[in-house]
Amino acid sequence: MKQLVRLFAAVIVVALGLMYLTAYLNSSQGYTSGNTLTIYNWGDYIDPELLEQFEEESGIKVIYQTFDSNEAMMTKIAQGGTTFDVSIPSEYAIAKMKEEGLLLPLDHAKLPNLQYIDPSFMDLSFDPGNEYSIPYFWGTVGVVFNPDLTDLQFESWDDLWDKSLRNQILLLDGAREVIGMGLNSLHYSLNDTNEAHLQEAKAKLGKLTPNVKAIVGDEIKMLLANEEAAVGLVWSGDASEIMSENEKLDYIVPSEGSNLWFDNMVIPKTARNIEGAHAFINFMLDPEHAAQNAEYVGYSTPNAKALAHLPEEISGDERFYPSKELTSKLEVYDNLGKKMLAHYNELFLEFKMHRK
Ligand code: N2P
Repeated sequence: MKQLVRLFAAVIVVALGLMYLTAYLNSSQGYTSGNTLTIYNWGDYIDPELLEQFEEESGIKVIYQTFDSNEAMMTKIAQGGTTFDVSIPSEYAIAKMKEEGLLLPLDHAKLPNLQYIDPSFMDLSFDPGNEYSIPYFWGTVGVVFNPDLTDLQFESWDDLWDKSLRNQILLLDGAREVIGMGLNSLHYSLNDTNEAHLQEAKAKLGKLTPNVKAIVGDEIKMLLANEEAAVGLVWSGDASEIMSENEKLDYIVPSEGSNLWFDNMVIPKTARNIEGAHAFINFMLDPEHAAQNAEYVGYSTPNAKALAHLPEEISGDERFYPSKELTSKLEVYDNLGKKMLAHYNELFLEFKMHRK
């Protein structure tokens, strides 16, 4: 019994010590624990200067972590044990997170800069009334190619299967994007859930294997700009970034159709600093900040007033600010539900393993 009491006392002493140490460390950095904001964003998806500016203006210390897929981000938030205050999922992930109770409702009264968002990016079907999410960037999925290394024009997805492209294609590491491209190339919807169609897409992707040099993350931009491969399946904003590094390259959305996506800021239910999260979202909605971010990252801003701050060569480029006529032909990913999303992931994993 005595031993137990001693053990208990020891545990208390260690716990108090740790609490004291944490408080000391936080205060020695000039921050109290209530004065931090943990942001969980895609890699290469913000101008770091804006984070510094936000810290200076708000007095809030930013803790910043990145993810490379909606799936990885959702798993981490759903698992718990994290304290993310702001994240930036894509639309189908937002619909799924809402369904699973992983998001907190937003207080629009704390987001006066929301007035600058182009109304066509508001009130979309994945989040009516923008109750849980605020537009950040948007874009398409397409093909970036180097006319010095290939004569193909990529008006059709089928060009990717051309024999001349052996070991010349880099694919972004995304289940929805790669399976969606397989489905689109067969003229099926990228939200198709018909098992026969999915197996057909998988078989067709299997035939693409000899042309695939690698499936990669954010390094895809550096590899394509350095001409390590002729072609890449990329998000439009990455294409714009690649093309600003290497002007020879071009970007096209193949005619069978492709994906139109929207990444929005959300407050996950793991949030500790809800006030600070609203302050950060509002900061990113400021037209000058949104323009600076769009110019730095290369992605397209949904902020109408920010567009006016961007050079005409960016805001007038139809490849990255496509017309309504083109976007109306594209498809937005649906939330396919837990089971079907897991199935897409499985098919993608099998495709990746088959390559090795
Ligand atoms: C940026 C990733 C952009 C994600 N590295 C597009 N949804």
